[in-house]
Amino acid sequence: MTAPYTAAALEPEATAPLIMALPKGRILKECGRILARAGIEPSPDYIDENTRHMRFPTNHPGLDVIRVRAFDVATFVAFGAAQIGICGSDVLMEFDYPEVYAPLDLGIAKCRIAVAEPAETAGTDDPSRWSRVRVATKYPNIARKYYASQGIHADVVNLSGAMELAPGLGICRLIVDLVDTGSTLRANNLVETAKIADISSRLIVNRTALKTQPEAVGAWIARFRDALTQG
Ligand code: PRT
Ligand code: MG
Repeated sequence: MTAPYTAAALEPEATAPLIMALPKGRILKECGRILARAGIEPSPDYIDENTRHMRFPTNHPGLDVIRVRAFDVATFVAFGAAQIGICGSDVLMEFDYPEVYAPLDLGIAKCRIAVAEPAETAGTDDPSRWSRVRVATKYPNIARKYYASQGIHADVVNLSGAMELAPGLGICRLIVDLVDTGSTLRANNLVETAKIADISSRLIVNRTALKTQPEAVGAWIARFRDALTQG
């Protein structure tokens, strides 16, 4: 393996460790293999869902990891609290932080963001004739942008979970949410009527950190790039 970085760049002397923000939940489980291939071993309690700790040292003195909600990873990186992170592209699309650069698609936690509505109303009228629509979602910006591109005003009902219940209970016509197998939609008598985008997790970095600490941040990007080519 030819590595375009030096071991020294990963272990900067006499500077604070870099912080990598990692999401709890399903991405945490899926990113274990990539972290291992990148040579990152967080302290054992990192995978303990019951620990109260949020910041963990790793086998690299120059790198600590923090464990945060999937929806918050991009925010920690955008504000420079963490220099690197792993984050769903759904979250990147929603926040669209100019300070966040996403150099690598890690190809994990794949799904799609889609529109779904009750089977009874799906296909009963033509969305191109709508002027507004009420949508329940935890992605208000993605939903508004998607409908605005079709000349439709989206009235968004903000929910952070269980949006599949919302149309049946009469608070919206449809939902915008992540779909993987489609079984959650089916279980709630909803059908997918449009795909907005394919989603996967990305390596992200803070642009300022990449400029001010190019060796250290660049070395981690290179490590992850190598990790992806290891089959
Ligand atoms: O726990 P917290 O409230 O912080 O957030 P969370 O539960 O949304 O986080 P978590 O751990 O689920 O991780 C969310 C991230 O995982 C997203 O930002 C995506 O990048 C990624 N991801 C990939 C998914 C899915 N696939 C997925 N299927 N996140 C959520 N889902 C949910 C979806 O919202 C729906 O409820 O799974 C259900 C649909 O799955 P199917 O298989 O039934 O279609
Ligand atoms: Mg969760």
